[in-house]
Amino acid sequence: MILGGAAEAREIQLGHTLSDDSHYSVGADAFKETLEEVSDGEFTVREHPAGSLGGERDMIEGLQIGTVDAVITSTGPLGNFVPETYVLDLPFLFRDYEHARSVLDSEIGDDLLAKMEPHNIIGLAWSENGFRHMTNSRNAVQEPSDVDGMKIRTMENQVHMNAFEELGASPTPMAFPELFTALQQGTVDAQENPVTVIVATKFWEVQDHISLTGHVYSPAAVLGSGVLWSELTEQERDWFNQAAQASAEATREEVSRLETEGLDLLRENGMTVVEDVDKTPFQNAIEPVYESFKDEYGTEMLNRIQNFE
Ligand code: EAX
Repeated sequence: MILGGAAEAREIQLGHTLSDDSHYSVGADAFKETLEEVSDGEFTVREHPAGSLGGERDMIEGLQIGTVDAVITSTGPLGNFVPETYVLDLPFLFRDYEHARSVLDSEIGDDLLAKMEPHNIIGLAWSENGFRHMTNSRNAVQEPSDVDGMKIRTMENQVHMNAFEELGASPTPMAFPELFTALQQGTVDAQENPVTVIVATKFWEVQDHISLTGHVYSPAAVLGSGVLWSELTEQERDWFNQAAQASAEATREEVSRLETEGLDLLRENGMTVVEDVDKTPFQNAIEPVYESFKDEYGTEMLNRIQNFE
């Protein structure tokens, strides 16, 4: 108990995998500013960018045991903890940014965030990574046959791995902090990420081609530790929700900016950009992924998302 004087500020440890000039850092800054302001300094935030607390799977584990307080993460490894979120990882599920953002901001998004709490992970807000595109150092990709046998790093996500297998590629799951070196050393030829991540990580140093496959929308989530949560009052929880909301909004704005400006940066740095990719053959090739998803997880959430107006 603190007698007299101001309580000591509690320092919140916030991690993510991307560089300190990425869209996640923009979101981390907004989280920090908002939480420090609304709590009137009761909480301070220390940002740990660039995977300094480990990969996304490591950090989510950290949330569960309370060694990490908050994380901005893709849904890559999240399904391993909260299987209900796998639905979001289905390729070609979201039609465009508007569809994705409005679904995640609706009851559907809230329902998915609520599924995390029993796993000691607090879903605070849906933020954004962006539509993922393929890059590689082998050949320009126009159609599925161009990825035949390609060694591609995927996130540690069964739905994504299945999809790349259906396309005839050879997927290797790997945590993000290992990816740059793996591309550099030729352990893998290819990777897939949104323009945001490609720019923030300067993948042009190790990849020659990008094809705008837009094969899957990659949400990000602002997550809190269940251990931390159990120690907070209702009011304090509300401050964290406000901070996460501000973070998601700031990140989405930055994603939108980079969607238009990022491609020029990639070209300026020597990447060839294949813009006119016909998505239909890719979509047809991955159809079996939907069938096995439905067998395992049912169709309810999938239908809600697909039918969302
Ligand atoms: O969340 O692992 C990935 O490719 C993610 O897109 C990245 O860590 C940002």
